[in-house]
Amino acid sequence: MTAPPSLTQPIELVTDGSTTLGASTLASLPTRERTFEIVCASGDRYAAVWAGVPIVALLEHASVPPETTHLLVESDVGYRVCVPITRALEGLLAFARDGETLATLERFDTRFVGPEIGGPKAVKDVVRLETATLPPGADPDSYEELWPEE
Ligand SMILES: Nc1nc2c(c(=O)[nH]1)N[C@H]1C(S)=C(S)[C@@H](COP(=O)(O)O)O[C@H]1N2
Ligand SMILES: [Mo]
Repeated sequence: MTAPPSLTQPIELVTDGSTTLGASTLASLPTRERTFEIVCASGDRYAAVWAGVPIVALLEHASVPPETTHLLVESDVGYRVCVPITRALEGLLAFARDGETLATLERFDTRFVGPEIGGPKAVKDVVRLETATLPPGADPDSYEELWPEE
């Protein structure tokens, strides 16, 4: 199993408080390998074996309000997605793909991946995770920022 990343910047975990996950915290957490597919709306798709820290293990580091409905996952340029919490809990904060660290393959070292989330939600270069409680009837898409201004 590939080692966790050195992290170019720590990951902010916002629940009912704020926790900073640095490289040493990440390294202390369990890792798993899972096969997930990335499916783009354009029709491009591929499956890969992702290695990383389970989102559930990350959230155990914080106190998550029981009424939480979604997880917001953000990259450093403000790209942000909103994932139902039950689905997000099945995902990984990945740092390797097919046995190679993301840092050696890509221009980022972390990625959110999970089952059946769809390509756009597989956020590259994760810098922030935030639990959210959406009011009944809220549109989860309105919490997303898929094409931020750069
Ligand atoms: N930070 C960030 N993550 C992103 C995107 C992006 O523009 N910025 N594009 C998404 C989209 S639309 C898709 S389909 C996948 C593409 O992943 P791939 O480059 O591994 O094929 O990444 C997703 N993650
Ligand atoms: Mo996409």
